[in-house]
Amino acid sequence: MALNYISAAEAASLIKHGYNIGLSGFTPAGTAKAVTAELAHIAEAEHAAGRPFQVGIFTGASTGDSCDGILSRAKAIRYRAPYTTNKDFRIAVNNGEIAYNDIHLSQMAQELRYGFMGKIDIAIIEACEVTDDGKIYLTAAGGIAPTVCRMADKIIVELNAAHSKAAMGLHDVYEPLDPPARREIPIYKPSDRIGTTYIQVDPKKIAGVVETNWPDEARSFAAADPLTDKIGQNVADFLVADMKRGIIPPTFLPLQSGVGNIANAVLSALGHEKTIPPFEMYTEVIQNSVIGLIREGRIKFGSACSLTVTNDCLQGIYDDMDFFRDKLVLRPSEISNSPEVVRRLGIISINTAIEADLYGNVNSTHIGGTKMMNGIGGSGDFTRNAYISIFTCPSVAKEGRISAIVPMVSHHDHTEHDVNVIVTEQGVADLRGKSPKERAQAIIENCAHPDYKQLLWDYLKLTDGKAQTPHSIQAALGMHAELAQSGDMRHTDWTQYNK
Ligand code: 0RQ
Repeated sequence: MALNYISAAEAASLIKHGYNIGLSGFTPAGTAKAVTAELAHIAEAEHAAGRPFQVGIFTGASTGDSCDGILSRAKAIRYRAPYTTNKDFRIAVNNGEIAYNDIHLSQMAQELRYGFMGKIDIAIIEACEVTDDGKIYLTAAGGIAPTVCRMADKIIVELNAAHSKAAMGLHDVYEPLDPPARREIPIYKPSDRIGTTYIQVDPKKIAGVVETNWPDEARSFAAADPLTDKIGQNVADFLVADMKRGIIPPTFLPLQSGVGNIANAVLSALGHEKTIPPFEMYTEVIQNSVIGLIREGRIKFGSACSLTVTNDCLQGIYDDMDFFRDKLVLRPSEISNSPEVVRRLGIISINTAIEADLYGNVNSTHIGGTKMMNGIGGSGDFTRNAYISIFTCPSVAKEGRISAIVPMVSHHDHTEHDVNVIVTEQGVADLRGKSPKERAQAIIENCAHPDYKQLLWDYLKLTDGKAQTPHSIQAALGMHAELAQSGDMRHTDWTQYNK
């Protein structure tokens, strides 16, 4: 059956007010771009004519400006799940304009299959190749594409020439059965392949193929600085010490690492730490630093959901596919982030916190307890199931006016039961095997900024010190209250709580 080639505007016109659209892509590699950009024009025209026009968006993780940005500005999003990093989306969410369901990335595809979020009307899938018999070859990310292709009534394919056809073969497409028929996911090492290199769909469901040439919209991160370098080195030193004392096997264990500058600095430090043997990644995003370390032979294999790399780095991978073919695999997010596989492989997880409290609870998502930053992403998938779970962050934010170490987190993403290690530029708090009171000592001593150490010790004096988890319920968010009032947590005065 011959495929129907249409324009992005024609494809967008198939999407009606109230539809749920399912998108390929992940953080923001491999996301559909051209059709969502056209959809914003339709929404604007409908709104100008006094008619409502909004859609629900289901995707793997963050998309680029051509989706979340442009659609947020056009007020065309009613509902969205999961993680995103877009500034305009964030503003709209924190203004109460969008219903945002921030769920663990590994759960997105299965919650769609379980019917928790309603039907998928149209899937928009970026591909580097599509065949007449319905084989869709994805580009730089797995995301939830296999599930949305199967569940959607119709599929639009964005055939994007900015991605080389060399991407064919990168993917390992696998969708588990649902309970009670679910079996184990048979991945026993990061490089195991268990599926197909393409998504097979009924070609009759492909409503149209839109040819584009639109590069991925990955953010580029600031260069490393002394602070992120110090955090990276602290993580590397900690892992080397754990290996020397036999907690980590001499062959090392696969790593998961989050997105951003700190993640790049951690990987760079680990890459240069020659006492650590060449290692593997079982992670959700592969950043530029990982590609560099694969080229240097320091990373043996990378399993991920996406290549969240700069466009020149991505082109370099496509150009060198003979080298990379047996060193990289891209998986759907429910496999790259599978709690079952993470637990089996013994992953060392490294993610970034917004703030952590004295007992090891971590807030990854909310500023001041109420305003959404990005979302939990995959950090919970890995943290809860890791062999060793690590959180990193600078000890202070906003020129020292905010301490990342607080008495009680203002929002809760990762609990004290899941967080093993906290690392700042000040040092490392190893929370493993410690009671809450022992953890508080370790965190203040090793991780808090000197400007805040005494304040945190003094907070503990407000408590009776005897309880399992000592807190002053009145003062627990006192540093946050001070920030809201004076703009500087350093001005916190505990005496007001002593009355
Ligand atoms: O503010 O943007 O105004 O400069 O938060 O902080 O230090 O630039 O760090 O970009 O790595 O983001 C946790 C948000 C960190 C991210 C988070 C302010 C700070 C700055 C950003 P500005 P930085 P990053 C893999 C795993 C959750 C998902 C996850 C994230 C801005 O890493 O979204 O881990 N993680 N996924 O000044 C007020 C504080 C603050 C603060 C920092 N305590 N109070 N503002 N900031 N701490 C990825 C996926 O899952 C796909």
